[in-house]
Amino acid sequence: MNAAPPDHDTLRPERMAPLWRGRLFAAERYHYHERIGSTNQEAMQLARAGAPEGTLVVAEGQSGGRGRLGRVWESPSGENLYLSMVLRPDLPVAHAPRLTLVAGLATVEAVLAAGVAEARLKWPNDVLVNGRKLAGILTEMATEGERIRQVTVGVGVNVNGRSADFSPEVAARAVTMADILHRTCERAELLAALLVAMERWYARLLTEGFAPIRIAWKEWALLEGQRVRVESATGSREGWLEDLDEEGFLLVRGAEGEIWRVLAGDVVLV
Ligand code: BT5
Repeated sequence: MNAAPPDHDTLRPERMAPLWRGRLFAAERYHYHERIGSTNQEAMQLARAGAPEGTLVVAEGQSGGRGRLGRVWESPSGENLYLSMVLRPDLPVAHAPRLTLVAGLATVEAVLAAGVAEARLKWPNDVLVNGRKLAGILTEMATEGERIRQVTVGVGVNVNGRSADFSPEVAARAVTMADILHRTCERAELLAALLVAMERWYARLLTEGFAPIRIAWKEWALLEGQRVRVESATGSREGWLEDLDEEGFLLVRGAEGEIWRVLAGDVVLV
């Protein structure tokens, strides 16, 4: 852990350049850091200062990696992916959570293609393998009236470390690609695959709306029949996952057969 990455496994721009030519996440908007507080924080700052859509912040390690609701994202150096994308979609504020689903879809596709066949999406922002967390997404937004001004979508993926090296609390729920594949993975190739998928799904969201995203997301999601506890600001409630609705919210079936809609919160598998 925390060793400098070997030369061949780096996310430096010169390593990325031959792997992929992004239109949205283009080379000139690629911001690389050996170590940073939080890529999301940096991307937000760049966006506030006027950085264009497609600005991408990538770091080898983070000293202040963030989860949702002020939680910590453990971010050891040189073995994982930490990236944040600046997006400026012309969408109403209420559609912003869909960007989390788009990023989850891109992430799960990249991880599946790299050989982690059991990777699944859990609403709203997790990629899990057998109930353990492989990747998480953090979407932060600035608004202008009813419209989105900028969104920062951050993705963290556990790649080449071992989950046992995390703190005990995280080690108990996390998993890495190396835990599953028993080999290391080229992070640059994984990042390129993730960005290609993100660019494609984001373009579809803007041109075709949420319907195709919903279909693809559901294909890889933990849904029907999965028992869960939903924890939100208003309390905690148990039920069975039912569906992802047409707006990207979660439908859960309660013990009496009633269906309720979850707009925000944590979904815990039970
Ligand atoms: C998330 O939050 O899952 C969002 C994670 C986003 C991280 C990326 S890294 C690049 C960008 N820059 C940032 O600063 N953040 C983003 P949430 O659903 O709240 O889950 C957080 C919880 O996951 C923590 O409370 C821990 O229990 C657990 N956790 C922390 N680090 C982990 C890790 N590396 N792998 C798996 N689980 C982890």
